[in-house]
Amino acid sequence: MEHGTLFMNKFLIFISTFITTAILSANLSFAHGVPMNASTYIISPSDGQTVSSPVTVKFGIRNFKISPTGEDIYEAGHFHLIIDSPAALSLDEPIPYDKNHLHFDSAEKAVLLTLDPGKHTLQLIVGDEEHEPYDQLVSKIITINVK
Ligand SMILES: [Cu+2]
Repeated sequence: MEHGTLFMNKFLIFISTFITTAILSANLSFAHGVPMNASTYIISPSDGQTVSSPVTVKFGIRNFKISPTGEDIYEAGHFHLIIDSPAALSLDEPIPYDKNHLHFDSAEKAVLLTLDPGKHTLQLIVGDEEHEPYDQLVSKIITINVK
């Protein structure tokens, strides 16, 4: 009888250690539901490139799912293209809807953009169904020169 209790205690310690380890490693590999190895980037054009308008902008994503807005679930989102953002965007508020902030609600992964000649900045941000940015899924800002 005593032997059985001892075994049970050891078994419970083993199980709780296992669960604690699982929780800790989950926290290490995810930040707000986004895997640590997830990222977004502009595939093309490249930073500093001179292009003609209209220009196709291709959106890149690594280790994260892009879904239509209505189907956004935990660990999924949709792209936003920030064009010539007048100020650093707050990552704590929903992304605005205007000519500088385009939402790709149907899970599009590219856009044909018409831009005036001159320099323009582009940035990609993946947001959730509330259009709130995932902090980690913010691309580097690139500058292009439109002929
Ligand atoms: Cu959005």
